[in-house]
Amino acid sequence: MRTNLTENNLNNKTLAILKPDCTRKNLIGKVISHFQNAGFKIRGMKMIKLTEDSAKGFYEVHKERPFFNDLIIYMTSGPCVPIVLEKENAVEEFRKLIGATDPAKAEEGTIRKLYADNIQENIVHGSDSNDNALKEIAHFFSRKELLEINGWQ
Ligand code: IDP
Ligand code: MG
Repeated sequence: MRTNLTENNLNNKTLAILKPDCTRKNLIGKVISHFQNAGFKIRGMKMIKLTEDSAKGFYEVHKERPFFNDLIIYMTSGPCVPIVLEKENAVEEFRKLIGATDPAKAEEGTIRKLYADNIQENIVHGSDSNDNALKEIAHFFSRKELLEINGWQ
């Protein structure tokens, strides 16, 4: 699914994904509570099982990495919950909330420190730049599925 996103959303949106370990461990509600308690507004949300093609497209930037094949197997192993979040400075604020990729290196109190098992099964995705946030949102959501986007309605 592809959406042409305009530049008027640049600084305040990010894409989260509750990954298959999160849904398997029945942590959907707990993890979303962290998002909401940190002041993020939910602007779009769905539960899906990624196809292999969709997972490969989403993580294309990592296709040469040694962990790529395992990453695709993991990301297609169960339901995921992509969520569009809005907050001032969303990308950076959300990366702080989730913590480092490897939970062993994540700060105390971050979502990955609290709930993740290892560097692969790390509960949640967060976009790493505004440009990537827009691309990643468009990977999962059409305009109609997004609520209260400035200038969209
Ligand atoms: P990020 O999710 O913190 O942005 P990335 O480096 O973009 O981390 O990696 C994407 C995902 O690939 C990670 O969240 C994790 O699930 C997996 N991953 C990253 N590095 C490794 C690794 O060294 N071994 C196994 N899996 C990894
Ligand atoms: Mg990343």
